[in-house]
Amino acid sequence: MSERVSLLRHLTQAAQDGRLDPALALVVQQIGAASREIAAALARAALADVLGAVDSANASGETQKKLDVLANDAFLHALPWTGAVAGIASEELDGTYRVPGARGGYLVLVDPLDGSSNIDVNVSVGSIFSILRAPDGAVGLANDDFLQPGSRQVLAGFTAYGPATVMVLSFGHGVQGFTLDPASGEFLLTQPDMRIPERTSEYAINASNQRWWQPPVQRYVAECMAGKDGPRERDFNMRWVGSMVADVYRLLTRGGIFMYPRDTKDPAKPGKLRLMYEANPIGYVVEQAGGLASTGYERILDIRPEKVHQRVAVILGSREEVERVVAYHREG
Ligand code: P6P
Repeated sequence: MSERVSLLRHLTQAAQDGRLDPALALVVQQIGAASREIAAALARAALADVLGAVDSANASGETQKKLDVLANDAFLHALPWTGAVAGIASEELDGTYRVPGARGGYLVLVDPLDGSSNIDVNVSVGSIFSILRAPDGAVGLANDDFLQPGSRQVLAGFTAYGPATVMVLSFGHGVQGFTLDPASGEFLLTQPDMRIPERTSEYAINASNQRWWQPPVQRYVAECMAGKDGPRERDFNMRWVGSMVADVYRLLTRGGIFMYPRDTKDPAKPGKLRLMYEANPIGYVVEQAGGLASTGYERILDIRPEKVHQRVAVILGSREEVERVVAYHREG
């Protein structure tokens, strides 16, 4: 077998070809370093007494797991000394973190450990990352500098900690998947051009929320469940991991639609998932792989953010199915 392309070689070649700022190559390498540290901690969680919760809450009042804190620390240690990062926003931080004395040109937004409720039951989790440009001369960096629409992302991706640790990455030239080689510690290119099949017969949604869904989602899911005897004239399958990164990696690999729609369970909430460090980076990757990412009413990447931790409805994946759900929202 010919030598596999390492993450470093892929990034360096992109930088040499003018497709990537060399400074971002170093940032991605450091995201890889943080991912390696988190993967190692997850693998030894029960042995190293890092399961369970700490007696603190994150910005949204959610109980933090020990590994949430460890993962957040891993990113806060890995990124500042790249010389390219002016500030960091994280699901685990109330405000935003300004890198001391930084003149870096980029802002990094992370969900350090998404799906952490799955850790104690040994189910896949992930880290999600989004990179925006910092305003020129970002000395007096303000929270509002992070509030840019997802269409302004210059790079986004996630690391899925599953049976294998895989980093999925895009910087505007398609989507690439890299698998961590535990022996060498290198991320090696294993999926060079990930494309989401436009057609799918697999949907992902937390069906226990069915009684709170809005009519367009009620209609779409009911039609999928009706199968070949219903209007879709084919049977569907359902998956729900409870970890967005795992569900999204699956649909990137074999197609699918993932939905965490707005519901009436808590009418004040526009959705459960976070715009800036979940929906935007995942939406960017999904679009780069030929899929769509919508709230049902608008393209996720067009949303003009108002708060770093704001929530949003998420409907994304295979083009044909997302288009159908959006059409149902338009019909009301
Ligand atoms: P529920 C994990 O907490 C998360 O943010 C996503 O990764 C996941 O898809 C979703 O929430 C699961 O939510 O309500 O099914 O537990």
